[in-house]
Amino acid sequence: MGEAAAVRRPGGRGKFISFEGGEGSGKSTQIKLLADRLAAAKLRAIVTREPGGSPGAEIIRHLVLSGMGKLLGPDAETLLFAAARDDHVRTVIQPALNQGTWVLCDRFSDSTRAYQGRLGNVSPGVLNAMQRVTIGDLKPDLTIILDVPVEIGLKRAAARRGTGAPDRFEAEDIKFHQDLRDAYRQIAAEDPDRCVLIDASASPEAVAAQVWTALRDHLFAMATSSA
Ligand code: T5A
Repeated sequence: MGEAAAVRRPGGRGKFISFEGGEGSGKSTQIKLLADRLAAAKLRAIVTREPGGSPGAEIIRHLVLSGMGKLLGPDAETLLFAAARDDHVRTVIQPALNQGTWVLCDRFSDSTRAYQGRLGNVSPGVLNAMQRVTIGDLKPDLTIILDVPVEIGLKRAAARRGTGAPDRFEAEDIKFHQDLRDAYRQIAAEDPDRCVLIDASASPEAVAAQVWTALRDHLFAMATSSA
């Protein structure tokens, strides 16, 4: 039996995997590669993203990435991300997991911790209250944190954007992005059972191999040992 097939047990809850990291770290690229690999292993998985992922949350995504949320201040901007997450979890993530479908999510609650918490100085009290309301006890089974030097990430994001304008967060200064990288490294260090920090400066294929190793070590090993 293949590694992925070992966790394909009928009636079980799907696995929830989030991808995190700074701008241009390669999350979308890696999620696609992982989704293809899971599909080849005949595992049912959906790919989704935050902010967004459901019709209501996509409207809020448009608002925050346009910079409108910034005008309201860090607490109110956090409420917008929370409102989007609430809709996304209720209408997409939780139903999929309940049906045994795996969920691969491009950013989740660690983005709020890093961007609004560590960088926006939104207090832990506000963040915890929002988390209680939006996700309750739900947390990813595995979080892949893609770590790349800021200059490389921003260059990749700019190349992908082409002539378009940088969004609300891409437009922040270099110190913001360096602090962001530190914040993600700290999140990984604080929760090693859930988070795996991966050097994402290598080729997409080499990074994908590290992502697969993380799944094998954190998800497949767990499932086969408890089977
Ligand atoms: N946000 C989000 C918050 O502040 N709080 C929250 O709670 C949440 C949920 C979302 C923004 O919202 C903020 C954080 C974000 O700033 P977004 O448009 O979804 O914005 O942007 P990002 O999530 O930052 O994603 P990006 O699209 O910028 O980058 P990715 O997905 O990390 O990178 P990807 O895969 O698109 O790759 C970028 C380019 O690099 C190439 C790709 O081909 C692509 O052209 N590439 C590589 N090149 C060389 N080597 C590799 N290994 C490569 N991997 C990818």
